[in-house]
Amino acid sequence: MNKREFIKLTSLAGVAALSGPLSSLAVPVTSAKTSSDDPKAPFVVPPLTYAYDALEPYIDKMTMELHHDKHHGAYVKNLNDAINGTPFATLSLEEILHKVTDKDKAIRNNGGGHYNHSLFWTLLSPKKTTPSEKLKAAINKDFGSFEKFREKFNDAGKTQFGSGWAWLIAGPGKKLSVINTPNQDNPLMHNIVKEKGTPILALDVWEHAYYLKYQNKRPDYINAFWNVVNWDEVEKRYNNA
Ligand code: MN3
Repeated sequence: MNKREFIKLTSLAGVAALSGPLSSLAVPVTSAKTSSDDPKAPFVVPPLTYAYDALEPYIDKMTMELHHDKHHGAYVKNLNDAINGTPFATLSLEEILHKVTDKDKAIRNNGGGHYNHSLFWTLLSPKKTTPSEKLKAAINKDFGSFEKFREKFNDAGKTQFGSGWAWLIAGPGKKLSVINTPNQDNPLMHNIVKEKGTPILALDVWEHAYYLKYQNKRPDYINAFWNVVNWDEVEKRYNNA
């Protein structure tokens, strides 16, 4: 049995070990606004739906292994620890983001970390996808052209000082905009983030997301990202926003 088969087997065993309402927690996040996408504690790292090396050469295998298993794993553990014994313990992940304030530092950082990464994995795909005509029309309407949108998103990633995320969000009336947030802040954090909205597309620009392959060349990582965007998932999130 190789390592991947072992991981697959043990994660399946983990799913089987859960029963009743908990079983949905182990289901990977695949689309917005369904109950299994908005889990409750204890939180778990959703398994990737593709192999660690599936995004090569754009995102390398070791980065994916460390990023998914170790970094995301730590956010989940720290989130579970941080909410334990607090009123947040009975809330869903989205409710936690809606309610968290800058006073709840650990919950803000690790709740954001868990949500952002669970989302990020679904927004990547080894399969070549393209934005639909409908999505392109919405992008053209709000940004002028697809190229202008891409430029704006790239700039949001490049100019985020230090660690953070670039986002495409849908606000009221599905109006699209591009923002960036520091650290693990998320556009659903109503008490923290200025421009709120439903995340449609997200890019992790923390150094841990690219440093092994791209070192200090964040713009190269951002350019490579466009080769592995899962436009089917972006579309689904836009439709549900
Ligand atoms: Mn990350």
